[in-house]
Amino acid sequence: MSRLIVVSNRVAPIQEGKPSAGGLAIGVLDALKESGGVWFGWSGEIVGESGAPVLENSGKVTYATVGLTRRDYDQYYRGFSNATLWPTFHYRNDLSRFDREEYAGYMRVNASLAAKLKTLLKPDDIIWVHDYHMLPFAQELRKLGVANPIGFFLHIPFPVPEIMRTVPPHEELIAAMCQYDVVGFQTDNDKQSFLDYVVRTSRGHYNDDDGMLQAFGRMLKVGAYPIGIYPDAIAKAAEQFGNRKPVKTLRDSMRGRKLIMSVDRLDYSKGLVERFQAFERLLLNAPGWHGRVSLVQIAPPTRSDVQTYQRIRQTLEGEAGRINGRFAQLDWTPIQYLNRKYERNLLMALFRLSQVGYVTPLRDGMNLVAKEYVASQDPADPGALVLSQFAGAADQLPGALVVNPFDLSQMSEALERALSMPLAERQARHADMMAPLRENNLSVWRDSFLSDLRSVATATSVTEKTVQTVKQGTTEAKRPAAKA
Ligand code: ADQ
Repeated sequence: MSRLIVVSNRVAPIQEGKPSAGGLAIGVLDALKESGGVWFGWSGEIVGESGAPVLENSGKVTYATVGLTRRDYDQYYRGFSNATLWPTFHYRNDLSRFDREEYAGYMRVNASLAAKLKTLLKPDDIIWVHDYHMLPFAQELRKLGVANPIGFFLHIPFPVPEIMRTVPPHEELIAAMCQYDVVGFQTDNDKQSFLDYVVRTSRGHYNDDDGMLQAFGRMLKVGAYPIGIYPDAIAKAAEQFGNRKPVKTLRDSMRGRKLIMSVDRLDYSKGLVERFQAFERLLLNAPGWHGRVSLVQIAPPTRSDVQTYQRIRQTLEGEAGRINGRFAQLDWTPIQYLNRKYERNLLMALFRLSQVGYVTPLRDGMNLVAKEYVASQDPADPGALVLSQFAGAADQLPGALVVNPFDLSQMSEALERALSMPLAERQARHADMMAPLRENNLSVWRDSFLSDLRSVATATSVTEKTVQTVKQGTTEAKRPAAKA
């Protein structure tokens, strides 16, 4: 089998037996361990001068990491990736800013990373690139003559064409994405938005039967590959960690109260302010819940050197303080807001302790927390899930109470319904969600993407051999544009 090369902005090696990282890390690391291969990307370090990749081997996996200079970090990571693409792709073009220098830095870092990866490549490697930091990565490799199959998976939403067009170099970026051989999205909606752009704006042709898109002089496969979790492993961890100290402490502090649980990175796309306000509305409209329910929000800060993230943090702290000030009693705090990370298994045990999972992003590629919440529950007495219709996960969790996170009244009604839901209904809804979680687990995500990428690779090599044979002394052999 060909060697797998994974490329992502951050390389996150995780220790054996410690599945503490998110879906991307666990899913790709499993794939790498099976086939052997390389994980290439930023080490997380800021350096004076970015040098050749540093290689570290662990079993069949080689970690190849490079540092970024301060200027690269500011322009590529903090700038165009997280202050332009992230807000726009989450439909917050009001928070997005565009700076030509930052865009130039984004392109420069992609080019420089591509050149560094090239030194490690073998002819039959297949390359799997992840996320919005790396939209033009395949284009840069192609410029260097790399003909290997290259796939791309976008973990975040892809916006409708009208929103995409607010990013000034939109067409360049889309043309660059078409240099991949497989482009994968979390949901059919995201895939459709991409196709709408390419087919309407750039006159591409898409064949629904085989998923092949012809655009910008190339043929590529476009598909939806929803990322999953390992639900049974999570269920086991949630049960086993139930006796850990923080879980016991929370259980003791509940004293018969119900618990609504939310866990997110502190990000404006996650709808935290609206979530607090909908909980406030519940307390206003249903005073019977005073003293009988608490909302625990765990939200560790991320990207705190990006200005919009500093603002969301201030707003949220203000809202939590205001709501608590308004309703708290001497022995009851309505909102417990914790700005910290927890070990993942411990989080799963906390999910299991709660009666309601409250996951209401304004926009989210998938949202693994929603899936983890369901998997963590005790099937005999499961909690209910209140879930935003704008999380990719809403397509796959039929037993959730699906809400519009912009409708505070609807959210507060859903909370009340979830808190009062009879056991039989909770059990039935939980079973309805566990089945698709098992069927579309993390291995299915990885295997279906890689199987499509490998078919492209096989088709490529067959076509290339044919071209070479037919050519024999005629014009120069070229890598065919159409590969499947
Ligand atoms: P994220 O935006 O990070 O991921 P999410 O899918 O919810 O969002 O994944 C977060 C992960 O971090 C989960 O596994 C969660 O358990 C963990 N986590 C969150 N808060 C934590 C805390 N306080 N302590 C410890 N762990 C915590 C991006 C996209 C998503 C997409 C994923 C995967 O934005 O839409 O689902 O990638 O593709």
